[in-house]
Amino acid sequence: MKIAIVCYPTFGGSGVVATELGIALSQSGHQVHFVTYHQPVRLESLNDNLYFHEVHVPEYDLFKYQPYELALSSKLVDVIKSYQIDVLHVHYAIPHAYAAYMARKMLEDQGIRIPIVTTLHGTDITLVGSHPFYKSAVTFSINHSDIVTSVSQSLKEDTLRHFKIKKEIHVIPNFIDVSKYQNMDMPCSRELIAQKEEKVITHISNLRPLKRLSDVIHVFKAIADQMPAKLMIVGEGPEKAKAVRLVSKLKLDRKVAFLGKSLEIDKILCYSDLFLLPSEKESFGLAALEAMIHKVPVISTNVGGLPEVNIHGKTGYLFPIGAVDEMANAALGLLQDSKKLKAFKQAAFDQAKTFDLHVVLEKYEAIYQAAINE
Ligand code: GMT
Repeated sequence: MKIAIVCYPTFGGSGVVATELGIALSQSGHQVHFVTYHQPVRLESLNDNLYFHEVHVPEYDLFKYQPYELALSSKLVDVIKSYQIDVLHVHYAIPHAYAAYMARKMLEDQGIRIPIVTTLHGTDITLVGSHPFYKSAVTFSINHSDIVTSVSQSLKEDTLRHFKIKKEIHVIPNFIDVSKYQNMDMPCSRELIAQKEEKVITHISNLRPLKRLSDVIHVFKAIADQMPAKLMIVGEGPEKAKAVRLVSKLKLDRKVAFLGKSLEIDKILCYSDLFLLPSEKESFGLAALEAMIHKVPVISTNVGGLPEVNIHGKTGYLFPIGAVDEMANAALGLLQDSKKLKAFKQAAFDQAKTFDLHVVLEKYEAIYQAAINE
């Protein structure tokens, strides 16, 4: 099949999922075309089956807001015609599903039919999409996609609650390429980051308010008060400056490292003992899954799709939003009991394996075929 994928090319989960999916599809023999404003961060090399088409939005003084979806829909028309694309897969409803619909209408005018698959990722529904300013356009775009998928059951239910959706929503969870992690027992360069006796706690996100970074730091403080430990905070975002100040106020400067945006997630997770994800919202929690495949148990909130990924008392623990003391106690209970920690690490790994890319890949292939046949 010839598949065009539209996504945000950044470190965000939806972009990561779209990119990894596109790469895997190309490796299975499909021709994949990414159409976005920047080469996706995890798309390192291109080949005969893997293309990147940049959407360029010329700056013009008259416009207060540059019309990205106009440029995107025009680019989609060009790519779909030039490469005879069979199916268009858009990740994140805003504005991608809307631009896809416009591209479809323009192509229809030229006697070309392009099926649209829209994948909902979370914030496009729970935060941004349900805002009255966007709601009509998002509802319309979802209802005019040929097939709609969501990354968790919880997100499906949220979407049905927030919008008047006439289409069936297929749940296809986020995934991990398990084959990449078969040699997991390879040595990590842990000594570069921590002393032998120190436990390494990690948090990875885009450091936005909903990730509750101050909860991460307070949970860590309670751990570090009881045992030698280091905290790795990976990512960049609006809450970083506040977090740096809090770390300083709590006199944790020598124990907390802010590692910024990183393409070395695997190396960091390889030497981590525990992952913290105390988010206020999380439709799936791809970062938790990435931790689990590295045998890192997760302490998270019990919101959104997190209970579909992290199993309480088995792969980690789940608590209500803001339950810092409970999270800290559970973390200490795990980190201070090496037998329990080992069992949780194994269970986290086993659970992560159930989200194998190859299972999910087949589901997307079937969805594409169904969209083409509609
Ligand atoms: O979590 C974010 O802030 C980024 C956001 C995105 O759109 O990339 O992540 C959403 O999509 C991810 C991939 O499907 C999910 O794993 C995240 O849980 C989801 N984030 C939220 O729902 C807050």
